Amino acid sequence: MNIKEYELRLVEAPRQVTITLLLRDHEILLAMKKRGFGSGKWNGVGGKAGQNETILEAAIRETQEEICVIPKDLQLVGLITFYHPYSHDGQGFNQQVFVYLAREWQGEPQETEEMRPQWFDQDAIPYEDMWWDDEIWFPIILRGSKVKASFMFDAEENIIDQVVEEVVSF
Ligand code: 6U4
Repeated sequence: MNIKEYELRLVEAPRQVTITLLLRDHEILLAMKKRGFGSGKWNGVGGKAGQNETILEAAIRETQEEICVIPKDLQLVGLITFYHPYSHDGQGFNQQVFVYLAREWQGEPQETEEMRPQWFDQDAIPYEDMWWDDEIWFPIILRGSKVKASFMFDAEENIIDQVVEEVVSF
């Protein structure tokens, strides 16, 4: 099955989640996910939107909860859908991720129960310890573009299909 075939069969819209990445000079702030979905991987900070909040409010709240920082100038740079049709005992599991960049924030990144933040040079991003798709779309947003993409994973979280577009706006 590929992404096109799967999208035609989808009944429910993917759950909306956020990823926020802080930038300073030539560095990017990643955080080690300590528990939950994607634990053991470096990633941006984020999670699910609550029922009574916008996705932007969710991005701000999650960043505050996970690394104790309030982002001030969030810029939407990515709309990425992750399809996991073979997980959850074959029930499937899908997420639409809103990716934000921030260059201004209040507070200093701090470790919490959920995440351990760390600055990386943009030329030394630890892709080997991240989701496989990151190596494909991070370079697009780091060169100042926007990305619209979909990735499909097998049961072992390997990418089995992808559609990646660099866009000027959404
Ligand atoms: P919260 O809401 O924080 O309690 P949690 O179970 O920790 O929930 P979830 O599912 O809400 O996590 O969010 C998963 C996080 O992982 C989101 O920030 C999106 C991110 N994520 C999921 N799949 C990804 C992928 N393939 N590549 C990537 N980030 C991904 O870079």
